[in-house]
Amino acid sequence: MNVRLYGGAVMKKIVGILTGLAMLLMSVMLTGCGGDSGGQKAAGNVTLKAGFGSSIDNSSGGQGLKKFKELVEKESGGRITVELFGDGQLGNDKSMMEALQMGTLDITLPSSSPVSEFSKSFLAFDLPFLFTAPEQADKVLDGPNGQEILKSLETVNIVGLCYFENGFRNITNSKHPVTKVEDLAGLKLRTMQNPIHLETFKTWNANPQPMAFNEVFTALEQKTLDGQENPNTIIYDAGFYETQKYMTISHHFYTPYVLMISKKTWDKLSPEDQKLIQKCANEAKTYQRETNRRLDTEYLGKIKEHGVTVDTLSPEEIAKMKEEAKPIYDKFSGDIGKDRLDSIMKEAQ
Ligand code: TK8
Repeated sequence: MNVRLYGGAVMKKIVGILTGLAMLLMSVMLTGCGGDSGGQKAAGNVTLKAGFGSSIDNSSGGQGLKKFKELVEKESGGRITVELFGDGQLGNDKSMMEALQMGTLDITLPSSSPVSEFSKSFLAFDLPFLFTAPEQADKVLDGPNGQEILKSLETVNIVGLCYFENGFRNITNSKHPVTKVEDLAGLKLRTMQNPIHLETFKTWNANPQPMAFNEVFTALEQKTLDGQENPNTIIYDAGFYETQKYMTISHHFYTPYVLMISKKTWDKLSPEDQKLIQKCANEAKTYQRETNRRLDTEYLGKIKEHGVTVDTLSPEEIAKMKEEAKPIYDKFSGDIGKDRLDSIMKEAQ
């Protein structure tokens, strides 16, 4: 799907509604036969349905899912099929997780920030300026802290497979250049639905508006929002550059994606298939992170080509913003767990 089409809010809605209706019909039919839309027992063929909020073809998350599909289908000799639905056709990050809990969707790949509504320990990754390089994130996410946090999803009927990368977030807006924290004052910025993100932008005197991702393009277009914040790859893929004149490379948050599967689906798979899926997830992870890091630079170039003015925060300004946001670390250390937070901060050095 091309970027223009993705940007076309009406077209997107129509596609979404049609897909939704088709899915509903399918699940009614399956329930009618006493079936389930999840994976079936090991002997037969298994079809896994995966939903994602951004595009399958252009976003790094989508490309990671494609790689995962390719690996699973190859390794299983075609016995396991993965069907991909991008562009929020099946819902947003939160509603797709709820579908996983109910077993009406098998796989999804949300940003970790809305995942914190399901398990608070994920809040650890939302802290402002926690990571400065992607390798630090890899170390924490793939290490014991990241893996224990991933495991916490089992208490909400979801199995976490691994972390992909959404990446370092930057700020865009339609009003004026943002080169220092004072420039954020009063800006109506969309944030993810996450208490740390909300508090952080309040601390910087912006006017944060938590909102689901699939509502953002229209809100920017209709100017009910001044701006938003996302990694370069999403800003380009979602066509936000069409409505935004200014962009600031701020890297204020780092966002992992969480590749997850419904526990209902997981429990129906044989141990061999579970192993196969975990292995393919790990392989796709390496590919997806590499792809994201390449596209981060490539898509920034494309955003500039579209005429967006891009500024970069100075190290002094970053130090100032970090200092202002320090109380956030204390405020949320209870939810994250003090020992966990200390351990992550040590590991991230
Ligand atoms: C896509 C989201 C999106 C995220 C956001 O489903 O909501 O801003 O960055 O990429 O996960």
